[in-house]
Amino acid sequence: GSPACPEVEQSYIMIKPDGVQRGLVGEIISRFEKKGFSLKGLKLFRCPKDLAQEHYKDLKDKPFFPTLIDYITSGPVVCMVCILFTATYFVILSCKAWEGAGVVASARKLIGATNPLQAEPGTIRGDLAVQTGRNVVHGSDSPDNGKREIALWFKEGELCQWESVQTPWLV
Ligand code: RTP
Repeated sequence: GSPACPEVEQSYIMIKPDGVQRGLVGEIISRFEKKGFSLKGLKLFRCPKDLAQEHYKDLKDKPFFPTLIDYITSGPVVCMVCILFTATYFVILSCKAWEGAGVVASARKLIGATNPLQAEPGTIRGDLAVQTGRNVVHGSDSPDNGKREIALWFKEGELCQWESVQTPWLV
């Protein structure tokens, strides 16, 4: 596309080590797929300590920070990039962009409140978890953080550009 094309909103979603250990990977990915999000990146990954610290750097002064880093690095995580395929043609700009506005906020809704005991039934944490310190999944809290986190967790060449076969009015 041309440089004038709008940027695509993307969310960084991560199944935490407890989700992998408990065999919930398929179930959790399925929630995002069924909602209508599309995967642009996906990998199983053992997170080094410095990456976990960088990812959660806004929380570095919290008392639970060391425990959080131990938790995130305790086993493999599943890293995902989710987008919304909504084909929008910009005829004047003569480019086609994938408009993903809302994917970040919507993914947070699917995930539910940080404390799983307060998360609504129907959300991932509400249905699958009971402890804040073992809340199975992460989702970016803003489009800017989405961008930052995707750049942290994925290398260039690991993300896939593809088009949904669904007709636009179905998604
Ligand atoms: P996340 O970043 O993992 O998606 O979670 P979040 O936005 O819902 O919550 P946040 O406040 O950013 O906290 C990040 C993660 O730290 C752990 N935590 N433990 N022991 C505690 O009081 C406590 N508070 C937060 C959780 O794993 C939380 O998801």
